[in-house]
Amino acid sequence: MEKGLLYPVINQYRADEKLDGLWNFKFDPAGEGEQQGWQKGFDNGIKMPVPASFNDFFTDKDAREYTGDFWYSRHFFVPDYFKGQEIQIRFGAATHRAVVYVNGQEIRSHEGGFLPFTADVTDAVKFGQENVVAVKVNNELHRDALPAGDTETLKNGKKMAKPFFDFYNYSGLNRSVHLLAVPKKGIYDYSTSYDLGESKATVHYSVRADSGSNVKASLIDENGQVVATNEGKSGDLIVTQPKLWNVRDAYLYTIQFKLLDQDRVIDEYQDQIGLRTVEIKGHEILVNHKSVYLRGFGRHEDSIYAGRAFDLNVERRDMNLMKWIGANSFRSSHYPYDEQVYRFADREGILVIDEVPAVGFKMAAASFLGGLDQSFFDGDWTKELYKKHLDQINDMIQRDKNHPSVLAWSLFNEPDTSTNSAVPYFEKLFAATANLDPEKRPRTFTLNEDDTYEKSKCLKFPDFYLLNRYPGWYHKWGYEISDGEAGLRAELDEWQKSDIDKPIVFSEYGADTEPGLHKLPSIMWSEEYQIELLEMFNRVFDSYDFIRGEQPWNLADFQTVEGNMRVNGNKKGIFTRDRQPKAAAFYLRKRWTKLPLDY
Ligand code: GCB
Repeated sequence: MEKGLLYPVINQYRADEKLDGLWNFKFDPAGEGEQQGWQKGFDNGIKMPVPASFNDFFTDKDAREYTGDFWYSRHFFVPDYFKGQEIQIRFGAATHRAVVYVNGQEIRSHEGGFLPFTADVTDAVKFGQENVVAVKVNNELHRDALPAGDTETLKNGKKMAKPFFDFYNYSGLNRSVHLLAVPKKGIYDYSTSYDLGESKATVHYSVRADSGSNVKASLIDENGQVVATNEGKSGDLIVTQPKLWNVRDAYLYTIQFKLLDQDRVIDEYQDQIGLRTVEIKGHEILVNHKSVYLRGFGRHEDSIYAGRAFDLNVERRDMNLMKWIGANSFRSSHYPYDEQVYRFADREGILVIDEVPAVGFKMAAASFLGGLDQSFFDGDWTKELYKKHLDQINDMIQRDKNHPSVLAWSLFNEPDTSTNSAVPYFEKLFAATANLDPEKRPRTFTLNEDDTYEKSKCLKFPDFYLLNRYPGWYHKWGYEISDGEAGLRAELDEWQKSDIDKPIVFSEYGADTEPGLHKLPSIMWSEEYQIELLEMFNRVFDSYDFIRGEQPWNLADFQTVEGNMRVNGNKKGIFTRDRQPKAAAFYLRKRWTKLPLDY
């Protein structure tokens, strides 16, 4: 297991210093970095901000589209007083794979561009001196990796990423880098789960540490009052008259663990948690035993200049937009987001469907982007892919399991589920992930348009369904939208007639819309048409009681691959890429703010 997934904290036992800022950067198209000694560090690269995707800073296309290895390097100081501690460098994300060197020594490698990893550099650093870190990153896409795609070599010898998905392959050190000093053999993981009684809540906790004989656990309320304590590496914290974490009405407790060696405290970790339960019962989604109707968005971590870099400012704005419009949820489409996103969601009471970067697992989608026709799960790459997929689900759940905002785990976006070869993959994956979450939150995945009630062979796996449906846009568009509505109703009638009794959430639907384009009567791409399409879907949603949520695609316009279906990106945003409302935002706000927040 990945041991460095706990979010960094500062206290008496733990130090955290950010290594963000300008790094040195070099492309390595010839793969000569090691030969040139770049692993020992370099000062003569391009000055590159971290966190950021490198792509949009460049003014020449070869640099923006660069695919292959590229290097980052910088100096960092390790003070003498860190001696005796374990020294770690924690990367929030390196897209998509990385090898870390400190003072020329290879420390570790990592694959997976949207989850953190920690390099234990204790034995490689010089205390009281400058040190140098170098990271070789690679952003190629492959069928046996997440997210899936191909990397092709053009006739001019340049490599090009060919994603099996539409979001731009933004790459680099997209999230913060931290230098940490933590106790050797200290706390490396903790979990919680909850039982809610009439006027009492029980927090079941367990702490994992490489040493220590005991743990002192306490729960502290928002006024700083200790409301429960216990001793033991696992046990219960019992709160009387608890304040629950509710949708759009969050209450956060601080949980604190002190690791003891005999009577001496050797480590401490603190975090914020929320007391709440989630479950699926029949076709209802329940939070604290109360039914919730989800409304919100599929999103992307995407903004101008820095691409997929986590940006606290953009996130603040996005959260405010979601609150303004009356949203209570979002899906972290199509990868786990920066940890700070979940912290915001915890604070704001927004529910998250947390998605692993298993996107592009469908050749029909690839064919829409480039022309491939084969069942994805027939491919000989699935064996290797499965290992990485499971690995990343493991890390995602381990990283995010203690966030009250996390409602469910999405294990794929639009995989090919209509062929027999998909079934064993799903069977194995769902079995292998059944017990990873101590809260046993529901697991799901989005079903693409082709994977209908009739055609999908994997409907028995998810605890509830996420449907991505595009009538009115990718088919039955424009004046034919009434046929699109009829088709949608016909499919939902099939679900209704079936013996399946599980909630359905519409996790994608929408129309590309050019802001400022008005037309009466409407025409596709106009702001009027986007509203008409939403109205059509909403009529349908309101006719079926097993539809328990609506998350139009997308919160905001975002950058995609170039192509004849996209005009400088995907324009299905309800907000523009610079986070201003299209007319549809006012329409949705009217609909959503009429509903009680947790309805
Ligand atoms: C989808 C994908 C999403 C795309 C969207 C679209 O089904 O899940 O990643 O951006 O369609 O707009 O084509």
